[in-house]
Amino acid sequence: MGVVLSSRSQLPPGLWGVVTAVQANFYRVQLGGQPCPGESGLPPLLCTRRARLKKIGQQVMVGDWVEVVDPDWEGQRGAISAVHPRQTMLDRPAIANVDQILLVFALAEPGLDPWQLSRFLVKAESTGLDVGICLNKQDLVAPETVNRWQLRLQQWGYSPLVLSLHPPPQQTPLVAYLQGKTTVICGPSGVGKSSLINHLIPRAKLRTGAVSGRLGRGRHTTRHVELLELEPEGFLADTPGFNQPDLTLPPEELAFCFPEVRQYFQNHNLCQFSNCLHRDEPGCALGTTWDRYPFYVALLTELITIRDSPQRRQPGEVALKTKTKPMGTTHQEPLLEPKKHRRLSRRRQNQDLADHLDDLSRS
Ligand SMILES: Nc1nc2c(ncn2[C@@H]2O[C@H](COP(=O)(O)OP(=O)(O)O)[C@@H](O)[C@H]2O)c(=O)[nH]1
Ligand SMILES: [Mg+2]
Ligand SMILES: [Zn+2]
Repeated sequence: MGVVLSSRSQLPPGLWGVVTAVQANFYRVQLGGQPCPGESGLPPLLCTRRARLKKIGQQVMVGDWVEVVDPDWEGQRGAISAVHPRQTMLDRPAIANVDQILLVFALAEPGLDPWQLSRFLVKAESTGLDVGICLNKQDLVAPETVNRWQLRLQQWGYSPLVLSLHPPPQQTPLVAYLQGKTTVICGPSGVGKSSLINHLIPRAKLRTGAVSGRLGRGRHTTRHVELLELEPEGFLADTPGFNQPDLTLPPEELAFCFPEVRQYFQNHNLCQFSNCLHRDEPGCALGTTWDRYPFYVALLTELITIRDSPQRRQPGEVALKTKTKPMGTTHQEPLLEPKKHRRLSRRRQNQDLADHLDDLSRS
């Protein structure tokens, strides 16, 4: 049932679950991880937040592990009384306890651009989470093209999973990669992210292909972030396709977002100066002959410009951030950006709630 609690945390006794969607003041909670009536196959509960949590300012976000009290099994309702400390926290999409980021790119249509891929990779690496790459639409290119990309990405420190969804595969190597984890799926539009999620989770029924309808959004096109449950264990989150993620990390951290650089420094002496930015400075141990050096320099220049410009960030750009930095860098914890509270009309709220109840009855 998608619940990954038991395998990775010692939760206090009680009824615990994962928040899979948040809307207005309601939280959809998938229970599990602890013995509870009905065991597996429990329906998600639509929960409110206990007043005490509101009073202490405890936010509840998608991905949070929460304690549920007063379950009403018939009405599929409950109340959240506690939130387990978050292990990680991504910002935009706002999701707690994400384990890894899977970047999906297409080998063709749209063509694979190493520069765009590197930008996404750096963005994903800057969260400190594990990063994986899936290359889709294998059916559209020659085997030599696939080989060339595989070798190149291996040089960069990645082991891409190559895939085609046309025709749908019997088995995808991704299943093992995703099991038991909470994974955020990112990548440019049109590469097959929604198709992939639909393949893995048929009942997700995400809209694919050309976006249609008012505002170009389908009902499930991730206006609200949502965790979709993988069988038997794990969660996926789709992110809206964005083609150019913004970068906001400090310039001196950029090099650590390149796995080939991290690997290099594991086996070689450090640069002469500890604040070396690896742009051909005297005594730089890294040098300029590595494949992605031109991308590194271009991104570095961009980050320095951002750092030195008074207006730091364009509003409305997608940003991925996390609070934990496993690489031991000195990065301070970025906080969730203050939410701009959009007032939802009563009608809109009711519609959203109806959608939720609909989702509950579907699942
Ligand atoms: N040829 C081919 N087309 C694919 C494959 N996967 C997805 N597509 C098509 O690519 C288009 C975009 O897919 P979609 O899942 O909406 O991409 P998203 O924008 O990343 O969510 C759709 O028309 C899909 O049918 C594939 O493996 N091979
Ligand atoms: Mg999509
Ligand atoms: Zn250097």
